[in-house]
Amino acid sequence: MRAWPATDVPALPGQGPPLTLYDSATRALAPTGPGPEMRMYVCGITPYDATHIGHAATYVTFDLVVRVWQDAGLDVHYVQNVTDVDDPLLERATRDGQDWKELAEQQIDLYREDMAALRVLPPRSFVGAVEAIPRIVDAVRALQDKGAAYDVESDTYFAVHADPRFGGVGHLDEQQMLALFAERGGDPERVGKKHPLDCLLWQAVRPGEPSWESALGAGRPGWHIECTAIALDHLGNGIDVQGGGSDLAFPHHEMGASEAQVLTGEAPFARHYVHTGMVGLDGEKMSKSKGNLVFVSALRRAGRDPMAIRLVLLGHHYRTDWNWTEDELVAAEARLARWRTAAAGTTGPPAAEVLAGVRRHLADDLDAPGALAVVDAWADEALGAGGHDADGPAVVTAIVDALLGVRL
Ligand code: 5CA
Ligand code: ZN
Repeated sequence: MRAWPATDVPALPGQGPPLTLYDSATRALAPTGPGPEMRMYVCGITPYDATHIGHAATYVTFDLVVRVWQDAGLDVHYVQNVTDVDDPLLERATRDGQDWKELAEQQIDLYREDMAALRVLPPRSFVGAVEAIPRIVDAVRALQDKGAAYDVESDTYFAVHADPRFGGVGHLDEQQMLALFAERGGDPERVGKKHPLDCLLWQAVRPGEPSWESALGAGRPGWHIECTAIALDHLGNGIDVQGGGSDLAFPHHEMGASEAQVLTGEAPFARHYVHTGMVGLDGEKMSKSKGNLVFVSALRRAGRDPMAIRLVLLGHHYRTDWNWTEDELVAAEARLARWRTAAAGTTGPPAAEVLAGVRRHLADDLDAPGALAVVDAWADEALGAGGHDADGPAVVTAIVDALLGVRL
């Protein structure tokens, strides 16, 4: 499907260093690359509620990955899905008496607008589950051919232990896995499964639900295989980064990795599994099911500057959980105003140290708070009438735009 328009990325002098990222599977920091092409798959939205701040924090994080890689001279192939058919979407449409396709379309449009407003660069391929159904069916059939899938009544399941590396993404014990699987869309209790953790690949048509005719019978795809099939189709196996929020580490990324590893016979599916912390409101994870959401679109309608919203997100290291507060947005608005005043000066301190500092912090596991502090120091000095470099303000403006995605 159509993504959203790309914003310009100003050219910067020289080239940034290689990006080091934390990998959940090895539980260690490791350099990404060397390239020249970097392949990244990030799990996209289930479009039944407009972009909330937690989503925005996750997509701004992976936008930094794209920007840092591009700055290091790499070519980036970024793929993101949209789960445009799944239980939560259908349940919400039924609750509100709305057509599920219409609900999905409206929410995807809103998401596109929010991403463009936040200056998040679009993925090269933006792929809906519905449009990927033929590829998903092919993947399920290939798993059947490998003896890694079986039927329970008319539904098809993946035998997770067909992958000897199953468990290697989340590092959880069986009890933890069972609890999270039940909490996050799995069905450990279903009678007839060979193992309680085996996950649904294809769900046979249910009365009143959408379905697609296929070699597997009429039905619709399971969630994990959606991402596996789209990623393998667009990027192949052994991708550089599999990304998403920490709520996806298990079961979603665990199942997806095992499916891909069985399908291709090669491991690992991803060289880095990168997980963002959860954003909450009043100490609770922001989620559609809890209804404690702050929407990017609502903030925009209230006249809040998307660049200030982006600065709030960048002010937290991506791996920490944090809470959204109005006070932080007010502080970010003040920071943005200070940077804008400093950048509007005819002269200022030279930009070279800012460029080196921002690059160094971002390359170090996306230390965005550290990068913001570098720009703060430059702005403080400029506003204190320090520095007489005629290029300083323009180059800092370009650095902040290209590397942090903040337009001054
Ligand atoms: N469609 C699936 C992924 S294939 C899905 O999880 N959709 S979602 O709409 O629930 O979430 C979209 C993305 O935002 C996921 O990467 C998810 O991990 C992330 N996310 C969801 N809630 C939060 C939150 N409170 N804080 C940070 N990230 C979040
Ligand atoms: Zn996914």
